[in-house]
Amino acid sequence: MALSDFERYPLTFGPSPVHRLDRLTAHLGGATIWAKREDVSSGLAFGGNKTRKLEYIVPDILACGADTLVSIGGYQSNHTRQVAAVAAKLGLRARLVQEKWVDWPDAVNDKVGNILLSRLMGAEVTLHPAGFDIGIRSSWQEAISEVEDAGGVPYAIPAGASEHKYGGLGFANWAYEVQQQEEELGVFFDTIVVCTVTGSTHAGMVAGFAGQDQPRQVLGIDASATIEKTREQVARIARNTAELISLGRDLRDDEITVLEGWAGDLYGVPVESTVEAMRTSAQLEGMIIDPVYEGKSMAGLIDLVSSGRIGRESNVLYAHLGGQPALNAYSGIL
Ligand code: 1AC
Repeated sequence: MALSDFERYPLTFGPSPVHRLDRLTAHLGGATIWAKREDVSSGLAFGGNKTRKLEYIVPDILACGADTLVSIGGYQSNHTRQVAAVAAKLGLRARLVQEKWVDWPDAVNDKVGNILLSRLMGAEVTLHPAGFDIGIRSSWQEAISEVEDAGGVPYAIPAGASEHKYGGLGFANWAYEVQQQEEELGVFFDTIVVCTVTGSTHAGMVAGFAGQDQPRQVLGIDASATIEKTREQVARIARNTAELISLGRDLRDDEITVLEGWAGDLYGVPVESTVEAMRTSAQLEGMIIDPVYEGKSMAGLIDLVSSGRIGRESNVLYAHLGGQPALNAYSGIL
């Protein structure tokens, strides 16, 4: 099947906007920087990258006759907030397992931001003491069984929708959307910078761009601080997605790049470069980014451009994946 053969249930306003970051570009004195904004592309609970993935999953949810979406993330998961929004939109229930992925001292970390929004949208939220791990979680499998035991029909969506069979499709399509926008704007983005943790956003992009004629680099910036697991997961999902959309060839290892150096020691804990990148983005562009994901990928971009590892002639597209609601749970960083 080609990508266009997969059904897509619209949850976004259309292509996410692309715009130049002129003051950031001047500040870094190197490549030209642009952003593509998943944070402002949907009316569902502040949107974000998972909304685009869920567009390809909703047809399967409806076909299964499910009545409850069951998903998992950290206390401040953006993904579970977007699942709660989609459940509300479809008139379904949401059962969310929120693990203690981050040991962060803000007293309201489990009460404000993403988790507050999920509760507001009517999701049944359960806090769980388990720590961070991007793999399949027993707490989530137990929640699925509990829904079944109670007579419900669960639909299982893993963390970040990444291990879902269709988890990579949303961002494979993003790659084609970029190609279309390049034609309209008269620019070619030779470098894409994207945050990567559970992997399917980055992996989908790799699979989508691999089907295009002009080569470009897709730089995943690790924010998991469990780099080997993330590398393995990105590569596996990229290859599965490429096969799903009939790419017709194996992905090469050099098409799958996950860079480390900006995650710090722990997932979800911002380091100095994260906070600096958040301030730079906010103060030069009024573009708000979060301390868990986008602050780390922006720190990577800033380093790579200002050190010349991304060349002066490059046009860089920064994928803004959303995630700002978590800011409320991190008041202590400023
Ligand atoms: C980790 C999947 C992830 C989230 O928001 O829960 N990005």
